[in-house]
Amino acid sequence: MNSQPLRFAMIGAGFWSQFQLAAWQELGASELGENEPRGNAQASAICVAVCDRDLRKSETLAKRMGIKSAYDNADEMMAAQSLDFVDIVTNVETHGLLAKLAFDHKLHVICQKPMAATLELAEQMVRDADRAGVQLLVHENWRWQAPLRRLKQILDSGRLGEIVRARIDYANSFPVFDNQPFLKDLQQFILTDIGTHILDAARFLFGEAVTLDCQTRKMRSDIAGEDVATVMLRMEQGPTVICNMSYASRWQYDRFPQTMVFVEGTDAGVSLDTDYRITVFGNGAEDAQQVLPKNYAWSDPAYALIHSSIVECHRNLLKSLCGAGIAETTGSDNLRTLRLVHAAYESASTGQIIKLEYPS
Ligand code: 89V
Repeated sequence: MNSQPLRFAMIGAGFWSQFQLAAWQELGASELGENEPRGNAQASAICVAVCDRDLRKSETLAKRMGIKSAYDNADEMMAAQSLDFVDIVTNVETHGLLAKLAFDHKLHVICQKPMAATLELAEQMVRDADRAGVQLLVHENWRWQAPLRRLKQILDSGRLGEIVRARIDYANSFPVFDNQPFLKDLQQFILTDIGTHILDAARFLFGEAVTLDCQTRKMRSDIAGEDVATVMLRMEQGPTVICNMSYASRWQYDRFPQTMVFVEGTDAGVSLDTDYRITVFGNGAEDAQQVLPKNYAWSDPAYALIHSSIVECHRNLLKSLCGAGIAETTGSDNLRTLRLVHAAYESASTGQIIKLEYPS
């Protein structure tokens, strides 16, 4: 394993970059000199440059986060800096071009979700990374939320018997457009924004799907895309999984950004309910625990659950970049999640149940 901190540049200085950077610093690199070997310590990475097409934004972020260099031209930055990888935190339309540029500079790429606006482009990105001999990893953080990791341990323990069916709910009325106004203009909204996370979590918890049925709705009149989606998956291992997603739900308790999960097995059931309460029900007995996310000083309280998952996601991706294992969310793995997202749009527009096939 590489014992030096890896050197990277962040591309994009918008809403998420500050948290993405703070999470990298959480892994310890900020405490190290750039060339100081880490011995057997955990892998770390140091951000040496920030780039945004608006130079004022990259300079402001670099200054605030103590990063040496700021650019408004990614090609120039990649040529000038000695980098191991880039962390792309820009809007989806730019992912393909920026990734290609990085591959041409023989750099590994971490890319935000969704990897690309179309499945074809995402597939092309995976092929281009292979051809360049570098890694393409997707920063898919949802599955790294502490309560979901615990739930997965319970599912894997076999306590539930055979899993029969499950429901995954992400339904709230959080004003998501306040911090991310571009989401209002997306023709395809909730399935690309939250659907990528929730369908990835469904794969993480229950495996691959063989069929998918989806219905969507637009509840708000001031946005371009759909803000409600219901997806029904039949999984390879047998269970039926329903994913309810909405940014237009009015519940007694609004719990952005919590994901609730309810699973029924032949021997027991388990729920991940409000405020991270996990309860296993079986033979009249209950076993309850609360799995709180870690709270970092830099977290925005409204997003603390997501922010702590960013640190864990970084940790997993970094191991892979250091040659110490394969990341969970490689580009090629994430193609499977994107296939579900695009199948969901196809199902919603045609009214058909989509059969999913995976190239081997
Ligand atoms: O992580 C995300 O995709 C964000 C949010 C959770 C706010 O939807 O866009």
